Order: sequence, then structure tokens, then C-alpha cells
Amino acid sequence: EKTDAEFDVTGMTCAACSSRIEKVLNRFDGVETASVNLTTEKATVSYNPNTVSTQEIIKKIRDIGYDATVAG
Ligand code: 9UX
Repeated sequence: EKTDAEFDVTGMTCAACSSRIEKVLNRFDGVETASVNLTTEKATVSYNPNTVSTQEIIKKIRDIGYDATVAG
């Protein structure tokens, strides 16, 4: 099973920030693919909702010093 969510990400100031978030999310259990756009400040994450939740994805982003909310 797989679902997509979009997040608004704050706190990124350079391209290393967005690739850092991408790498961390892509290694996170339950995440299939994550792509982070620095310019639009959006993260698109494809994940397995049986394994991981949007709140856990947000916590992971906060743990490395950025902030995120589910885009809506
Ligand atoms: Mo760029 Mo982001 O030097 O924490 S990596 S600002």
C-alpha cells in the first residue's frame, strides 16, 4: 500500500538543506520516495500508511532542525 502526502517545509535556506531532508526521509522506514523542493518549500512523500504516519514524517523533519506541516 502506498499513499502520497505533501508538506510545507520551513527553515530551508540552501540546496544542501533540501537534499539533507530528502536523504533522511528516503532512509526512513515506510517512506518509498521523498522529494523536497527548496524553491516552493514543499516536500512530496510517497509512503506506506501502515508503517509510518504524516506526524512521524513531520517529527523526523523537526528532529533535523526544520519544520513542516501537512500542506492543505
Ligand atoms: Mo545550507 Mo541548510 O549551508 O541547514 S544546509 S543552510
